[in-house]
Amino acid sequence: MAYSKAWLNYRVVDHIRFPFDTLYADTGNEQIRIAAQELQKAAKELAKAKLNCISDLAEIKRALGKSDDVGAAPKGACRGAVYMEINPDRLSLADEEGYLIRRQACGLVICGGGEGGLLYGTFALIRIMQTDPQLLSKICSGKQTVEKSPANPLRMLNHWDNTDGSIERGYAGKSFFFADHELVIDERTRDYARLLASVGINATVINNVNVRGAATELITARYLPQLAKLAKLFYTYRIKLYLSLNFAAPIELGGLATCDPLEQDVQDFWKKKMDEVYAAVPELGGFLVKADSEGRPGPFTYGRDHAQGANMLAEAIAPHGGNIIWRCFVYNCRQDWRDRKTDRARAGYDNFMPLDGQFADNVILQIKNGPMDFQVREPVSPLFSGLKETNMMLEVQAAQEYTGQQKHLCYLVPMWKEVLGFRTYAEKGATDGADTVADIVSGRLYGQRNCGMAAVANTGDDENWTGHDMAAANFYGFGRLAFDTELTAEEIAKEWVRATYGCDREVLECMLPMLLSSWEIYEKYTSPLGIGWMVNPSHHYGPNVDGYEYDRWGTYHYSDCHGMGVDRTMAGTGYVAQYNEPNRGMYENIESCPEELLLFFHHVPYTHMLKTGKTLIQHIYDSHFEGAMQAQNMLLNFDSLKHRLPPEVFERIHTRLKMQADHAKEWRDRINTYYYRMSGIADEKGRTIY
Ligand code: GCV
Repeated sequence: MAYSKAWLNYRVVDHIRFPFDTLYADTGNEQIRIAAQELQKAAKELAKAKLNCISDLAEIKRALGKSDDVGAAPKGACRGAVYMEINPDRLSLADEEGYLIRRQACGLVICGGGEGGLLYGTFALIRIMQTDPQLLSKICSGKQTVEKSPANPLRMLNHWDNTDGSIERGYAGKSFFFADHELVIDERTRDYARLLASVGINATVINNVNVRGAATELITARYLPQLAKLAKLFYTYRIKLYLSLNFAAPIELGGLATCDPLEQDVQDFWKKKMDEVYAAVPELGGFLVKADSEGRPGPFTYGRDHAQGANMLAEAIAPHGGNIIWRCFVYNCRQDWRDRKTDRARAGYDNFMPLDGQFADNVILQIKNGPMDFQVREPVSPLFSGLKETNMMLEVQAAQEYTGQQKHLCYLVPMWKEVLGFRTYAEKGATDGADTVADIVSGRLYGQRNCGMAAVANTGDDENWTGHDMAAANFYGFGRLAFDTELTAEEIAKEWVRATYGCDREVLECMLPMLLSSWEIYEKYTSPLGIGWMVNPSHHYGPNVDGYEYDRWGTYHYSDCHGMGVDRTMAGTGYVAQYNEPNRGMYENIESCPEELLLFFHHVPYTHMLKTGKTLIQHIYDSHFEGAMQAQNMLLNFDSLKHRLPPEVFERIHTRLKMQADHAKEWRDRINTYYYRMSGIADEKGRTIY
């Protein structure tokens, strides 16, 4: 299927100055060759500049010299040259993945701390060419240098692709990794790897965490040769291939009667299996495991805990240098809705906190950003505040399962920024302000090296990769943010618009506010104030206030004729106790609880006065009317781009915005009507409620 190059779809930037005609790069090294090819392609397509590549190591060494030669032109140096170099000594921070771009007397130098750094430095220069001609000329003239190292060691995508080609929570077509239970490796696979490398993603899990049926066999001889090919291809772009694993494989593949992690037979099975897999796929990064969660097998069946389960796999994989990424999405999904004391939000902390310090060094706990499940607004998972002796990874969802399923525009980087910026008040080692989630998952606070960020991917085989063209901003944004958590949501959005659609001011002026307001708009017309859910069961699209109210999943709003919300204070489920002070007190007290999370933490009467001076019920009405109107306005504003975008792109986005505007009205009317009927309190502005 034909597909776009997304943000690597280079178009000529008119005012670009790229005064180079020669590229010195040691193309005998495969990764340097790839970086060189990328730069040549971008220079040609963006700046119409032909870069002749000379693979002359002696000349590179001579020109660059051993010392810093900024301002001192060596005799005979070519001023129109770009040099690619790997030299950690030139970087202020020794980091294989770090890079430095600067003008030296001999020409423009891209220096990587290692091969990864060189690749990222090359893509950074390309991005600057695409999006920031002024910065480019400053770099070229020696007025500015750029030096970066990634904030997070692991920057990973999790695909929930099934081997039959379907994608769990996929909103952009079918899988491009699998078809008919076979792996697919083609030109698109390479372009996927280029997209990842260009934003700094260095690991990817290609199959669904719900490993069922044929997928269990991915670690058998039938698949290993293709996996080896894929892992090699990915690794040329410095991406480590990971797989999701079935904890019950000893039973399903090994014919054992058990998968008890303390059984010798089970341990032997895994050791043998890891040896076999790594002999065939030496570049494999490791495995991602969903255990004892939503029906998946796990150590609980045998009375074992999650440290015992994870460590058993970790020991088997350790000789090969692999990691076990173990998800903390463990909760009771067979709850009785009548039981108001059991609180799903507590489960992650209750299950994993007692195990702090017990996990092996090559185990990383992967923790969803919130304690529930990727709702439009949740507090930050308290596990980040609690665990101190455990490797942690933050899991976010680029796939918009509960945020409009890539039919609605919802740019999620602002949400992820809030999560990263959340102060945990973790006691150990923190100097003031250095205990945010970003400090923890980057390893800065506790000195871990096995940690980082993961996103559930939002891609598929649709021609634009992400269904909604503008959902690609989440794909792009995740990579950029995971690499550089200091970037703002606005900077990332600007980059994405320019890289994707060129430096057209009108496009930027229209799309930037759309992206930046979209999360808030979506929240307003769906389920504001932290209440979440209210979607249709199973597929999770569309309003259904009671969709999950009398179900077993632990996801309730408890609305009655007096009020709504979940009491998670000490008098309620006690969930607030999982936070450190002062967060605990802030959430406990209805006056200090941030209003956007009011109904997550408190059961509140409809007549409760908010800080805005509105009652809760009036806020619900206003929020839904306002959100739906803003969705309609986005559609109207977007019309101004009719002649500025390729017609098919305009049409695709327009169709989705129209769908969103219509659907927002449905949300508005269903929610407002439900609460009018429930509370009996009329809208003070007298608008139509049914
Ligand atoms: C892959 C939610 C989704 C499931 C998903 C699960 C998870 O419950 O609805 O489809 O399963 O999260 O994160 O494992």
